[in-house]
Amino acid sequence: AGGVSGAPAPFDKGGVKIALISYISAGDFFQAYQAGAEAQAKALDIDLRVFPGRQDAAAQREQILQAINLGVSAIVIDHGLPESLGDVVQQALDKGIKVVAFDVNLNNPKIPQVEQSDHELADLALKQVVKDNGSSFKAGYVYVAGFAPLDRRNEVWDTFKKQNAGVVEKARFGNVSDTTATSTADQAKAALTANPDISVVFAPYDEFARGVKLAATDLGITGKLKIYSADVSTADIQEITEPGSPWVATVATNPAVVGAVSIRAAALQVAGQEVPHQITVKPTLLTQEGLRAANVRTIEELAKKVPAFNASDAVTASWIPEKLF
Ligand code: SR1
Repeated sequence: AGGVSGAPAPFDKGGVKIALISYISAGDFFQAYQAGAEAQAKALDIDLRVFPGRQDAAAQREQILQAINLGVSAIVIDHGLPESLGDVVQQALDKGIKVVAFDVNLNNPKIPQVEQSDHELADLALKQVVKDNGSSFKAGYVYVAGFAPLDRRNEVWDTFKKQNAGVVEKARFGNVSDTTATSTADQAKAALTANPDISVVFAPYDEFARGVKLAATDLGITGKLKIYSADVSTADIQEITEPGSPWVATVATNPAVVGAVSIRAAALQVAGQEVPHQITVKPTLLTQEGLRAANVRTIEELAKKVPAFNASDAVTASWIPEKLF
């Protein structure tokens, strides 16, 4: 470990141990988030210890205790169930370990919260829904309660329905697991078969949208359904832009940028520097029409055309190398 020239201690020497502890590892979003965290850690000569998520609250608690025993300087917690984390996170803070939370509400003034501006994300998606479909339609909605980003997006969906009496939610379903897309597809198939008048599905997580698209394809109804989502990946771009795809828009950040931001928030705290309590990476609306017109096929091509997909100015410092992608 050689450290970063011009960086404050302990980053001037390098090898600072930081843990990344995830609740979910499966799926494009979480893999890209981890890749971005690893790239930023490498640029700061951080010894990043990655603990894979298994959608298991007990395992995540255990991993936090393991990280404390490893003597890490900071822990980034990526998703999780707040009720099962409070006491172990407090143990870390009591030992002087810095903590950053991404998409899990730890409700502690000492813990900066990273999020993708989920209210704005859902709002942008639903504005596009109205632009394409008007404000009278039968909808399917994909939601699993208990995940902070999905709960925030759900608040916007609830308000949207109150403000648009012509929008009728005919079916609600969803599953978060290591097989989210295929399990959601099974549920979507049943919901769409029972409610053939559904013309719009709000699926604000790309694995949900992928599941609904699978169901629509199996049922042969891609021509009469429009799917609106959150998140983007190279695989998502291919699914959105392919001929006849019902997945017509998504609102997204580059998850790798969010991963990098999370590591910077941890590093700044370890260096004794100020970090805002709320750290937001703003999402961008991406429509099928816009992606096709710009001939964007990968997340890298998107990053070349949309600056927000390349980098974020959240929690930066002159000593933190920024060129990651
Ligand atoms: C189960 S929560 C899934 C969401 O977490 C991140 O915020 C991503 O945007 C994804 O939609």
